[in-house]
Amino acid sequence: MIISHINYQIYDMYFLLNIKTAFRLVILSIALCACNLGDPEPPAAVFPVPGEAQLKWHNLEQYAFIHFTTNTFTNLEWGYGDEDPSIFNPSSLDTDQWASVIHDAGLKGIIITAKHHDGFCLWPSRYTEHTVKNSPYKNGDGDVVAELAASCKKFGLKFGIYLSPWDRNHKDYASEVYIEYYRNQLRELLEKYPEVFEVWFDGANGGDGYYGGTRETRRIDNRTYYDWPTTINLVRQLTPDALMFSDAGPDIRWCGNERGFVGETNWNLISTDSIYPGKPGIVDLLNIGSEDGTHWIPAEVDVSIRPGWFYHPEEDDKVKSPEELFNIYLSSVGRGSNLLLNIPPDKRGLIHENDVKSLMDWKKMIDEAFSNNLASTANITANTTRANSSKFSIRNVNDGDPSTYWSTNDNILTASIEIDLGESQTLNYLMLQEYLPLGQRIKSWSVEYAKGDEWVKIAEASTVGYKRILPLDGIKAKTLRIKIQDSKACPVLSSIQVY
Ligand code: FUL
Repeated sequence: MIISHINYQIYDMYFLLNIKTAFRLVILSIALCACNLGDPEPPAAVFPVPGEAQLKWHNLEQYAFIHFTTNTFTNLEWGYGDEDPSIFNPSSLDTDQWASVIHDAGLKGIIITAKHHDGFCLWPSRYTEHTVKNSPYKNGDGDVVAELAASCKKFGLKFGIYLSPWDRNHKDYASEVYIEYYRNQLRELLEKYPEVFEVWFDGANGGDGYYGGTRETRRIDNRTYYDWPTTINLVRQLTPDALMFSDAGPDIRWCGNERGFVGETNWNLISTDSIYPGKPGIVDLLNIGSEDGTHWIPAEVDVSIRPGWFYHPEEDDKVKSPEELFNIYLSSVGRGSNLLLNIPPDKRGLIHENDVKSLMDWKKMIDEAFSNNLASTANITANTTRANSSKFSIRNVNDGDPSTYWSTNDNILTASIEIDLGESQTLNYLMLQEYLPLGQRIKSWSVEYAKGDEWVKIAEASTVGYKRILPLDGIKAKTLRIKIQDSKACPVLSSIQVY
């Protein structure tokens, strides 16, 4: 009995020790597995990549431009600079109406011409008398910039400022003194509106103007006169989160035309030494960017809902139709660019009824076209997945989460993705999105659909970027195949949608 009791104690001790050791071994191997297999490395970023503020800007997709100044009352596009402030007299200006219409149209912000080329200031600037202060509007107590900033807040819209560098009113334009004036006005505005999301620098300069009564032509060297680096530093200091637009960046570039489209190939990249504001002959480059550009400077498509940038009564029946606006949406947002849609208020200071109607019908078209994402319930498979890991699974492209993505191993630059919709459907659009924090990568891809035993190609495309929408022309298909044919590095897709 005694012997066997001792034996049992020794046996128990060994048993306990073994369980502990086994338990430790299991924990250790789980940890090792997690390091080696469960948590594979994400793809390395392909530089340049967007900054935080640029990523937020991409998400906005579309916002409005407001062109409003003395031109609205003189029926001009470019005021000469000699307009008497007394002509600025909107009878029922209502920035809440602008903001409410723009909000209801699905646009996410408003950029206002605080000062256009004619030099008239929509706010009572302390640096000039050529402002609303000397107009009949609210007996000189009005401030259209402040009123709009408040309306934007009220309607949850972003607020941005256009301040024309060219000033046909100012007596010192073309000299150093004017640059000081321009920077003073920027400081005056940005100190008051530190929340601005975008500051718009216009590159236009037509030469002649009133210039304090001299009525002459003044030419400047666009490359050196404005000393942009100093002005850009000033804006960065005052509003570190605001992005600056010009022909040449530094944060957002012009798309090279005012007709509403960016290139079908649209790189968010461009080399800064290849561009400067006003540089001739770069519109094609601005339209498509450069695959090997040194900086992330995405394109913005600025276009007006009417033929002119300012309101002209004779254009009331020339407002772009909802269909035209929809096509512009496809050739701007649908090509990975942001759309800046100009909607000029009329002499009353209201967005005209015809523009409102077009905008609302356009919004309805967008909502209808992109309301039912058939990919959200589809069975999507890929022929290759990074490290065979669920972390980079193709399921991430239809989980509705923009922070998850599918990718491939580093050396794999091509892939094939099948989308099985379960049953045959009429298909109008395919939408792809790259995961931009890791850089823009895809260079070439195509779409096919299954017809019997055959794959039939229906579209061929190059870049994807923030968003690429390809029309599918109403084909009927149950299965689609996306073929990524070339990529700068392993492709990284965050979303695939089918409508
Ligand atoms: C151009 C200007 O000359 C037009 O008047 C308008 O403001 C457009 C957005 O930019 O350069």
